[in-house]
Amino acid sequence: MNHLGSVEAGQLLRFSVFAKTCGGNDQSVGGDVVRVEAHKVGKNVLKDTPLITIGACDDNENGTYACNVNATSSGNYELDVYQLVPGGLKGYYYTDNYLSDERLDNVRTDAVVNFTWGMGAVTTFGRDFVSVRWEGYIMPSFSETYTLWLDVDDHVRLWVDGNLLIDSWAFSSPTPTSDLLCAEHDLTAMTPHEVIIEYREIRGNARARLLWSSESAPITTAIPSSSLFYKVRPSLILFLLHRSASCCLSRHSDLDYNSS
Ligand SMILES: [Ca+2]
Repeated sequence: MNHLGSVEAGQLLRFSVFAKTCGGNDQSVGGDVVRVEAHKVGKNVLKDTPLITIGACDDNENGTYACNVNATSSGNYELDVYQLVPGGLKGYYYTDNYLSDERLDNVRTDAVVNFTWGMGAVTTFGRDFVSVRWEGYIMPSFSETYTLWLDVDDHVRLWVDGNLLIDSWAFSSPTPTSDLLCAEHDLTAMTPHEVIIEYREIRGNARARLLWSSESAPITTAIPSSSLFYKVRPSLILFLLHRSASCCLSRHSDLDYNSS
């Protein structure tokens, strides 16, 4: 985490990220998906202001990445750098149906969300009264309107880019079993769109499947792992972070910086 210090609302922060090989040499090719997040810190954080602002990073295709973060409100911020890697979503499995931190059973990467557990176990041993949160990003090959489908038994809710698109979570929802739910959302090619799915199984059969279709691919299929990304801290690749405006990045953890 890099301390940015005080930032004014609406201020555009620009950074360059330089990828290094694990040997410490400059990486000369692009292809990594880089994400920066500005986290607001301090005591005067209002409840209704977002605590995390997601930046956008463009691949310069030469081992450097141009990143922008637009501060949504004034305050002190810290900056984090992540890589998004393809191969699935992070799944957090809970042994109650409220996604309670203290009941976390297992964390793993699920290549696809395409589970038909039936009467079998969802968590390590749990069949009933269990819940799962999947977190990650969808990155499609084409820019178009997609229909996102959830085929679930029992309850589910889906956020994409911070928008609650599907909400079948209340116990009072009418007959929640066997629901095939859908919502349309515009996705941009080669751009990561944050996705969060919360799922819970009450009793009996269990199923959770995340599918999509679009005009160019009209057959409804499970979103493949090649289009699903999850967030990791840079490990094999060392990132150098360079703030364009003159200021004040302090050295921290395994990240190195230059400041101008
Ligand atoms: Ca069920």
